[in-house]
Amino acid sequence: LNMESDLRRALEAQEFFLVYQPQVDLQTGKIHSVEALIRWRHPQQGLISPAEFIPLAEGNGLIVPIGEWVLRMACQDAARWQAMGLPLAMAVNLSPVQFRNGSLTRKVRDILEDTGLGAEFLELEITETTLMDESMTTLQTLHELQELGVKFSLDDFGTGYSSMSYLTRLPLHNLKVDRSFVHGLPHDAGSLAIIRAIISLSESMGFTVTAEGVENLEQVKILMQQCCHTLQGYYFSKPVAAEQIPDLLGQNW
Ligand code: G
Ligand code: G
Ligand code: MN
Ligand code: NA
Repeated sequence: LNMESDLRRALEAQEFFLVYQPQVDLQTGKIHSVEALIRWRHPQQGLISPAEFIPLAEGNGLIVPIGEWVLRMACQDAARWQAMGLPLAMAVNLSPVQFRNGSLTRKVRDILEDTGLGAEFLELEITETTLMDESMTTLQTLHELQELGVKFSLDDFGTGYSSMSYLTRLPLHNLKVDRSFVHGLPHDAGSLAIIRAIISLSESMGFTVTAEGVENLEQVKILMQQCCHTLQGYYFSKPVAAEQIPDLLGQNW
C-alpha cells in the first residue's frame, strides 16, 4: 500500500475532482465567488483528504501537474458559468512549490487564454510561506501574475510565524481570516480582538477580508457588525459539485 505511487497515476486515471465552496458578499447577501477544493477518489481507499495528499505531492513535485489541472478545471467551470450569465469569481489554492517551479505565469496565461476566463475573475489563494519565500523565481512570478491582472488572497491569515512586513511589499487583494479565529466566536474575546484587528489593518491597507469556517448565525452577526466583506463556511454551504453551484446562486442570505 503505497500512496505515493498511487498518486503518480491518479491524474491520468482521472481520480481527482473539484468541489466548490461559495463565498458570500455581506453587502448583497449573494454568492460572488467560489473556492475550488480538490478531492481524490482512490479506487480502494475511497476519498482521501487534500490535507493528506497535498503535502505528499509537494514533497515529490507532483503538485505541479496536479495544481495545473486544478487551475484548468476551475477556470473552465468559471468560464462556463459566465457563459450562462453567472459572473462568479474563482478562487484557487496555490502551493509555494508551484511558485518555485518557474513556469507558473506561462501556465496561468495559457489557461486563461484557452478557457476565455478574464484574469480579473481569478483569485489565487497563497500562503505566508509563498510570500516569505525569498527566491527570485517566486518574487518574479508573483509580480508577473499581478501584471496579468489576477488577484491574490492570503489564506489562513494569522496562523503563520512571519512578521507582517510582507503585507506592504506584495500585491495582495484580500486576507482570509483563519477559521480557528472564527471558531472562537461569539464567546472568545481574544478571537474577536484578533478579527477586529485584522479587519482594521485591512481597511487601512486597502484589502478586503474573508472570514472562513463560518458555521452559525451568531458568527455571521458578529462578522457583519465588524464589517467583514466576505463569508465562507458550512453555515452557507459545504463545498459542492460544480453542477450544484447555479442553483445556490439564487439564494439570498
Ligand atoms: O477542502 P479541505 O478542507 O479538505 O482542504 C484541506 C486543505 O487542502 C486546505 O488547507 C486546502 O487549502 C488544501 N487544498 C484543497 N484543495 C487544494 C488545491 O487544489 N491545491 C492546494 N495547493 N491545496 C488545496
Ligand atoms: O486552507 P483552506 O482555507 O484552503 O481550507 C479550506 C478547507 O476548509 C476546505 O477543505 C473546507 O472543507 C474546510 N471548511 C470549509 N468550511 C468550513 C467550516 O465552516 N468549518 C470547518 N471546520 N471547515 C470548513
Ligand atoms: Mn483556501
Ligand atoms: Na484557509
